[in-house]
Amino acid sequence: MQWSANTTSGISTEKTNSPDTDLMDTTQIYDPTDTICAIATAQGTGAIAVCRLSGPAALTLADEVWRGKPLSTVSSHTVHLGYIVDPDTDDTLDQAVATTFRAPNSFTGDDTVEFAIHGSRWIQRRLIALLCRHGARPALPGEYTRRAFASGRMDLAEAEAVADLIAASSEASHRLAMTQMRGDYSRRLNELRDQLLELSALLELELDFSEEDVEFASRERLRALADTLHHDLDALARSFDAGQAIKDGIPVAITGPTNAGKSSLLNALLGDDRAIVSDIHGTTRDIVEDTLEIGPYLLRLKDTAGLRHTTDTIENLGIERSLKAAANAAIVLYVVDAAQTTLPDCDHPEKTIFIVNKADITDPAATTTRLRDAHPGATIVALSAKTGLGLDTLRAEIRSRADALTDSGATADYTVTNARHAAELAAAATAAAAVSRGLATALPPDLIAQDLRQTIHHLGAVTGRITTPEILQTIFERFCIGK
Ligand SMILES: Nc1nc2c(ncn2[C@@H]2O[C@H](COP(=O)(O)OP(=O)(O)OP(=O)(O)O)[C@@H](O)[C@H]2O)c(=O)[nH]1
Ligand SMILES: [Mg+2]
Repeated sequence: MQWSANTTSGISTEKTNSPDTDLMDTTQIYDPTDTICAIATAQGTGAIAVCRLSGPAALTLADEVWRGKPLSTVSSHTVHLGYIVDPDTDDTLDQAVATTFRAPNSFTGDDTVEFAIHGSRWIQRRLIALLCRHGARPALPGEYTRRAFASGRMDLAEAEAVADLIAASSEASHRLAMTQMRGDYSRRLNELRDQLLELSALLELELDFSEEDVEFASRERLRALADTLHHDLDALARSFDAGQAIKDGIPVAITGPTNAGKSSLLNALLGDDRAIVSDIHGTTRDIVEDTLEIGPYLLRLKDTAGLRHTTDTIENLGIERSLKAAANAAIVLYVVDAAQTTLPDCDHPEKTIFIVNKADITDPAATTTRLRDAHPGATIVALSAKTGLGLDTLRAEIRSRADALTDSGATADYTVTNARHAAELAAAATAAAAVSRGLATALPPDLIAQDLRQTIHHLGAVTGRITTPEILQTIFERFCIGK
């Protein structure tokens, strides 16, 4: 398309047909033939900011504001020092470094220039305005990655992993996002899909020869394959709980009777005076939340109101929240005072680490024994939130619970972290189960083929082989601008 300097809004309305126009949203909001620009570095003032300009006209457009070696003449993947100048006024905006990437060897697949400029917010704003005056338009959220997907540089699961990678806040979530972005996960899904396609082809062949009553596909083999697929897909879908915990942080609730030292424990684990501590029963009313890293994991710690019978309305509302937090947590830290003689019930013993606190002033042995009798096989840690005694043992226990939690997700070879993928994989697993049942009950091949197509469809939706503009829109609008 032609670029003119007089597109005052910076938003081009001209369109040309591009190969992916039927796949992509072709409303004026998203146009893959536009040249787009955005600041790719974090908002605010920094030493350096990076402005990306990408699209069919990126190089010529860059040259309009560039004083230095013409960027449209230099080789791909080269770096150049020059000046950014407003050609209308001849004012120099900044000295900058420009890096060029020629199509198709760039992130988006289009010609791209990345300007490293000085990080003043004013310079950043002026550069974007200048580029827009010369025919670029501001990039939409996630538009660079959407273009990378549209040009076949990455599939949808890999593109979504880019967003996860940017948001990764722990070693474990970073590792999952890297695996997904490198394409290992997509390759695994494509392998499964290829097996399904093979199965489908054999069945379709039978349909073509249905008059002659031949069986091309051994029913035994088909069923074994369908069972394996169902098992693999189901395991992948179920890994999502663990995946979500890793991605968003593992929810950990600190509960137990009042005055046991729950808030003191939160503070001790955080190494910070986060929650109010006092010897008055019922000090904590609302949930106090903070994050903590243990090993590769991010934990979302919730200190809650102590459990006791009370007529205080506000305190009862707090207790309701405590019970809810414990129900939703992946790990519960149930704190009791070592001197406590009556032990209240614990609702979720299976996911609980029992903590006998205040071991610095009371021998924890008797309470530990009583807890062990009430919950045989339970994990019990005696500690002192006040002196820090036993805290390392608790950290190690939390770590091994987190390992177990993520291992349970690892019944599949990958851990799914994306809700959309989990839903598609669960639907694929259900359809694969129907295939398996159909084979077991000798359903006619055309009915089995229909379930097979469903399985293939849902699997294809994860990597974007099958998609709609609406889906792409919702996926990419969650990205930040400049990515
Ligand atoms: N000696 C000793 N005192 C502790 C320890 N942990 C907490 N305490 C004291 O026990 C009292 C209650 O502590 P909190 O942390 O407020 O207890 P809580 O469980 O959060 O209480 P509520 O919010 O009322 O449910 C405070 O006076 C703390 O200083 C400990 O390990 N040793
Ligand atoms: Mg408290």
